[in-house]
Amino acid sequence: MPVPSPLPDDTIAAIATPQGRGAVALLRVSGPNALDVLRRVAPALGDVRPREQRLAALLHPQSGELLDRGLVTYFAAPASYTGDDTVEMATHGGVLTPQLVLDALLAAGARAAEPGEFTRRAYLNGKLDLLQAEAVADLIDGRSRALHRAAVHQMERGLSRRVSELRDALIGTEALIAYSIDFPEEDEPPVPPARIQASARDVIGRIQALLATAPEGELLREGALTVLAGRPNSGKSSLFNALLGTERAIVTDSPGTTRDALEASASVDGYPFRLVDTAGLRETTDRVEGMGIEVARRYLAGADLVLFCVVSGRPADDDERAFLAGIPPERLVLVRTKSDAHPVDADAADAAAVTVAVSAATGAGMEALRRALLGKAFGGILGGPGEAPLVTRERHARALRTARDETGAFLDAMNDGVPMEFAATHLRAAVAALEDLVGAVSVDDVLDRVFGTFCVGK
Ligand SMILES: Nc1nc2c(ncn2[C@@H]2O[C@H](COP(=O)(O)OP(=O)(O)OP(=O)(O)O)[C@@H](O)[C@H]2O)c(=O)[nH]1
Ligand SMILES: [Mg+2]
Repeated sequence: MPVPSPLPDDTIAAIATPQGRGAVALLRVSGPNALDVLRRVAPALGDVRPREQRLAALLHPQSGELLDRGLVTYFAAPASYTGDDTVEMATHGGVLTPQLVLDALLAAGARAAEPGEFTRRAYLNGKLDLLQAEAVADLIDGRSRALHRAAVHQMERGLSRRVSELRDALIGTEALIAYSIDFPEEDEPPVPPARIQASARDVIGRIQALLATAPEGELLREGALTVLAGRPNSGKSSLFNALLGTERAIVTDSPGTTRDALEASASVDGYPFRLVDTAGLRETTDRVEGMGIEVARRYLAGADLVLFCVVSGRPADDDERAFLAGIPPERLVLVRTKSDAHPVDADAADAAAVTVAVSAATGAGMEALRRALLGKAFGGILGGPGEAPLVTRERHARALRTARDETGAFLDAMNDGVPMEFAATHLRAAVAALEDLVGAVSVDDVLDRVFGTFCVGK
């Protein structure tokens, strides 16, 4: 049985804002002695009332040296971010002042906090569940609007609520089974097995709907790896620049200009993409170009999306067709480039793939290309999350798959005539997987993994 972590009883302190030049820095102290620590660095403060912001002289507790004047606020447990007594101090920013105040807090009896330790305490005190804690990390680290929206939704318990509904449904099914088992001698079971099966099937369907968002939800964090490929001179670098809106890659009229892969982040309607411009694909005896083509192939193997560039005005040649045939259509967008200079002809090779004609020179077709990229990479979750929560981490998907498979195993066991009380152990396992997901009972190594990636002070 996993054992919940004991509640820590020491007092931690950290600078919560980033190091560097800035008007204000925020320091946090949390734990049972937070108020004592505050009194030792701000001895002139007198009475301190919760949630009242006070200007205080901040001194080193041993030397008595005045370090700064700052605004301090005391949050009495349990009405604080962590659920423990907490003090927040806004001091002047910069590299030195906050560090000196932190040194004073440590000299006054606090311990330097580990990354994510404040949020970890909030979790241990039941202020947040694990999904909400992860959402806090996403709010801090997220670089795309779409991930930000998902994180806000998750912080508001969007996914947590859905998971707890599923858990309730499974527990409801367990209750129906317990009820049936209690009346073994009845001729007619009080709860028809069909009703129990229907309720388990309903849970599987709902888990499946959540899991369907996972591939795209997980892409929100890293961005969809989108590789531009095609023959030399097909306009890849020009398209790369046009999508980025800056002249990042070198463009010339001589084939073989791009040698190394060039990567840049781009946002399309707030959804994150990692664009990669590559060397043109062709047979070559040039060693450097050959290495560049090798790199291109490696990128292509790991790509979420491939933008294959073929100049307009001519059908795709045999090499291009062979290449196109090797890419799964759901990952492929065929781009007919330089549409301003050449008429775009119909082409049999285009039939299977989404095809967009563009001109990097005039911008024609770029909007359609952006829409195609969005649809291909994020089609399933576009516009979300409104009502529907998203599965944005592998950890979530893994737990949901376990819950789904265990519920399925329960149904199989029932079909095989396994007595219901034994079949029901699978439902227990499904409930446990969902409880792990929200962190109802989590072992320390799960917590270490979740909180270890946080910044100090959060
Ligand atoms: N008229 C027109 N010319 C274009 C367009 N896009 C690219 N070109 C020209 O086509 C040539 C090749 O463009 P690049 O973007 O360097 O092509 P590339 O595929 O990156 O070439 P390599 O790096 O050599 O593989 C340059 O002379 C560009 O100016 C376009 O939309 N319209
Ligand atoms: Mg190029």
